[in-house]
Amino acid sequence: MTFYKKAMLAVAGAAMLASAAVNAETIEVKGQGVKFVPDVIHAKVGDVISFRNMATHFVESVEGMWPEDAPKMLSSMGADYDYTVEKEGLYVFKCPPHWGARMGGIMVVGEPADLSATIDKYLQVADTVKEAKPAKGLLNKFKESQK
Ligand SMILES: [Cu+2]
Repeated sequence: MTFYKKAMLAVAGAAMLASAAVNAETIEVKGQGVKFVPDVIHAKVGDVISFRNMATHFVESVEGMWPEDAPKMLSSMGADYDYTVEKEGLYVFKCPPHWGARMGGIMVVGEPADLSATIDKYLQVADTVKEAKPAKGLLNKFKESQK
């Protein structure tokens, strides 16, 4: 690749990042009782998910229900937390102290081409991994909403 082409690609890349930042939204998710509200989030790359009202709660990625290479979520107990979305895909997060009460949420970023296959893959994980089991209700509810 010539230097000129490389330079043009760099300029185009910077412009894309800038436009993504301009359109980026902040989506607030609140801890309410033992639920996240909303518990299904539609976001796009560049958006910031703001967890608020997190007294007695924190948030963590569910193992096996996270897009490859996407940064994991992990906040501190009782603290506000902002997560910047970097990758398209389907995400499931939990509040570890209330995961037994199914306090968790689903995030869809962009329009993943393989969404229904990914839902089924995550349901498989929920059936086989004990720690992931509470995600089953959320995933089934989300699957129904896709029809
Ligand atoms: Cu909680």
